[in-house]
Amino acid sequence: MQYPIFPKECSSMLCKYLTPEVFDRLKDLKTANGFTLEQAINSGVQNIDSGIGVYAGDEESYELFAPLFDTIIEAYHGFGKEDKHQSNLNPNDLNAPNPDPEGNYIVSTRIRVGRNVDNMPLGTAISKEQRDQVESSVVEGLSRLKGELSGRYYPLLGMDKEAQDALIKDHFLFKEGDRFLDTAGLNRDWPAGRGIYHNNDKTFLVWVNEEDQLRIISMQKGGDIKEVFTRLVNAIKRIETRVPFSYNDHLGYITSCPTNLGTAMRASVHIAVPKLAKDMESFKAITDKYHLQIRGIHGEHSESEGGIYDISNRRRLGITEVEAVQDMADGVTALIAAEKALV
Ligand code: ADP
Ligand code: DAR
Repeated sequence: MQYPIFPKECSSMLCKYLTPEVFDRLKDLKTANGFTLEQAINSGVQNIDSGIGVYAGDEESYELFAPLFDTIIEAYHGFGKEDKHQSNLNPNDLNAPNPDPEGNYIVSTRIRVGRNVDNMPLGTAISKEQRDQVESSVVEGLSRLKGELSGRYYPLLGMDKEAQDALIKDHFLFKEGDRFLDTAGLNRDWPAGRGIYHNNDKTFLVWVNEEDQLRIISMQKGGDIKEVFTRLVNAIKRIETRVPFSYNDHLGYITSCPTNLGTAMRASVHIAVPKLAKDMESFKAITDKYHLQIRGIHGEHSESEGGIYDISNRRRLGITEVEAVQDMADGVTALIAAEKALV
């Protein structure tokens, strides 16, 4: 493999931190699963508009390619190579009364975590047989869920196209053909081994074998953040009795993209702030202050529609799950106060 020549307009962390020295140290290394530096950086090499540009192939990638991954993790999360991640999934520690009890601003609340199966390669390096094995063991674990969490699994293979498009349009199912995931090797054998589990009300959902092997999701209309978080925590604790998650005390929950390490949690609201959106500088001053990220109404790489934005915590590693949700709740409260103050 030759040292990649990045065009000058490339601004990803890959372009910035894959120096010729780091490249020479890592270019001939392979993890036990045979995952190479070339595979880890291919998404960022093929997509010069990447923000990060790297994906891990397994937990070992974070150690073997540490000269690159540690620098990116430090730059994105402010988290050092000797730091220890802490988890706190206790909803009683969350101080988040509904910021919008009258329902004038918050359309819906969604909190998700990424999880990957312990002792398995990540989606970037997994074989079709292993991915199918992950699907069947996760689906078996989900089939034992009771009460509000009980539901049904819908494999993507053979799914009616109209039904699939409706689930995507209604924000329940992942999109297809993401070029960043494609070039990371995460879409291999698509749609085999992929699918969605959900309860009847679609307030509890699990994506299987998309960017991570599980995306465990709790969501509902309105701004009752604590109720959404409590449902998610209950689900996580039930599922982990059947499916072992990949975790270590340095990086927390192991994910394919380094931006999701630690809590692997994104807590978001779809919120209507049309007045504030007229002054994006003020809008972003508030989201920056509360460590928030702004996405469009159809998630990552999408645009806002009708003044509705997807607002979520940006920090995921080096803070607990409660602190990640608290970031979002406190920031959304500030956004609503700012929107109210505008005439
Ligand atoms: P992820 O949240 O898993 O990182 P995306 O940002 O692509 O992935 O969002 C996935 C889907 O979840 C998209 O359809 C997006 O519109 C939807 N979504 C995210 N947050 C909310 C929310 N608060 N309410 C309703 N749908 C949401
Ligand atoms: N497109 C990649 C991923 C960045 C974070 N989003 C994830 N993991 N879905 C990039 O480097 O921009």
